[in-house]
Order: sequence, then C-alpha cells, then structure tokens
Amino acid sequence: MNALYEEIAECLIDGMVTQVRDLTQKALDEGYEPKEIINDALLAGMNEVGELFRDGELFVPEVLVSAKAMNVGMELLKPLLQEGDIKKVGKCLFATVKGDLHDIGKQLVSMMMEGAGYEIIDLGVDVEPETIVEAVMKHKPDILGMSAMLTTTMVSMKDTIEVLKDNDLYDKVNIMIGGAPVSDRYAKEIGARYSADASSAVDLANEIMNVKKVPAENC
Ligand code: B1M
Repeated sequence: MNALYEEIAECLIDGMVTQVRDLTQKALDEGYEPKEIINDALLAGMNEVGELFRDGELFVPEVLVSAKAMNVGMELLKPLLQEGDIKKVGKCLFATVKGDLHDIGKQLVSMMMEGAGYEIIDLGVDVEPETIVEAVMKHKPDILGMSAMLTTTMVSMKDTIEVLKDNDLYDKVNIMIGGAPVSDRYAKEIGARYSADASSAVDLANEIMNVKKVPAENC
C-alpha cells in the first residue's frame, strides 16, 4: 500500500472524518484512480476497523465514526466511478422486526456490511413479516438480515420465516438474525443463521456468499 493510502486508512481507523475527506481529495488531485482509493485505502481501513472491533480494541461509537469517515470519502468518489467499478459482493435486505424500535445495532451491522462491499437495503424498524416478504419478492436479496432487541419481538423472526415458507421463498434467500436476546440455538430452531456482532455478521455473510476476504480484490 502506498503512503497516502496508508494515511487515509489510518485516519479512517482513528475516525478522523475531515482528514479522510481531505486526503481522499488529495489522492484524487494527485491522479489516483477512484476505484483504487476505495479498495486500497477506504475498504482496507474499514477491514481493519472490523478486526479491531471483533478483538475488543474498538467500541461501538468509534466504529460509527469510522463508518462516517468512510461514507464521507465515498461521497467524493462515487460520482467518479464508472459503471461496474464497484462489484458488489451480494445484496442484503435488513429489517428490525415487528414491534421493535431498536436500530443502532442493525445500523452498525449494515455499515460494516456496506464497508465489506455489500449492497444494503434497509427497511427500517418495526417491520411486519408481510412487508419483509414483499421486499424479498421485490429486491431478490442474497441475504435477509433480521434484528431484534426484545425477547417479546424476536418471535417475529420466526413468523417472518413462516410467511417466507408460505410464499415458497424460504429456500431462495439466506437468513441471518442477530440482536441481544437472540442466540445460535434460537436461530437453528427457526431455520436461520446467527451472528453475535457486526464483525461476525460480515464473516458469516462472507461465508454464505463464499467470499474469502473483503471484496477489495474482487472489485
Ligand atoms: Co431499549 N431495551 N427498550 N431502547 N435498549 C434494551 C434492549 C434492554 C436490554 C434494556 C434493559 O432493560 N436492560 C431492554 C430489553 C429487555 C428484553 O426484552 N430482553 C429494552 C427495553 C425493555 C425497551 C423498552 C420496552 C423500554 C420501555 O419503553 N419500557 C422500549 C421498547 C421499544 C420498542 O422497541 N418497541 C425500548 C426503547 C429503547 C429506545 C427507543 C429508547 C432506545 C433505542 C434507540 C434506537 O435503537 N434507535 C433503546 C436502547 C438504546 C436500548 C439499549 C440501552 C441499547 C441498545 C443498543 O443500541 N445497543 C438496550 C440495553 C443495552 O443493550 N445495554 C436496550 C448498542 C448496539 C450496538 O448493540 O443492539 O446489541 P446491539 O447490536 C449488536 C448485536 O446485538 C448484533 O450486532 C450489533 C453490533 O455489534 N446485532 C446483529 C444486532 N442486530 C443484528 C443483526 C444481525 C447480526 C448481528 O444479522 C442480521
């Protein structure tokens, strides 16, 4: 990695939003390719953030700031990309299930997944099973991710899976669930895959999509 990319990645890891924007602009001014800046600087930094978060060396607020820094860099680069420059690893549809208004965890998972090269469609919070299933029909995601933070709402994950089955969609989408009251055991019980945090959600998605590492080399 060249020194400028390294500096961008380090600033991103440290959550230095303005510096990431300025250095990304500098890289553009010096003639570096937008696609390369994304892969070798921004995504490289975000990968590291995921690893530090998994190892307990970074915490939620820090990850959110790093994700913001990545988005600021991406805003400069996106308009300059050619069609096909960013090859998405997969499409994910996310929702916090019916009755549940918690979305901080889901947002964190979405941001990390986006940083890992996934296209994210977020249906928001308090989403009815039928609405989720309609969105699966419409968007045909590779992965459906459901989040719940209440013991009283996690049952809606099961309900959603039932509606998917009723519509012959259960075998057509990979289902990932997560949230504080959810466990691996519950996921197995209802026919879904579980991950405990944002970093392991990326690992699980990559396993599902058969991606070895984050998509830098695939883009
Ligand atoms: Co609420 N709340 N809350 N709350 N709230 C909890 C969850 C609670 C544990 C607090 C407590 O009592 N100690 C408790 C749930 C108890 C239970 O059912 N077991 C609770 C309660 C009871 C309630 C209300 C009922 C309170 C009331 O009104 N009496 C009410 C319910 C509203 C509703 O949803 N209908 C309520 C409301 C709220 C606020 C709106 C005020 C606010 C949410 C704001 C928002 O999200 N926009 C809120 C908050 C902030 C919390 C706590 C304090 C923090 C949750 C959070 O954001 N954590 C929480 C207590 C706590 O956890 N300390 C609490 C940080 C976040 C990064 O972690 O969400 O766990 P987390 O996400 C992690 C993993 O779970 C995982 O990865 C994330 C990142 O690592 N993950 C996934 C999450 N989704 C995933 C999906 C995946 C994979 C991994 O794949 C798809």
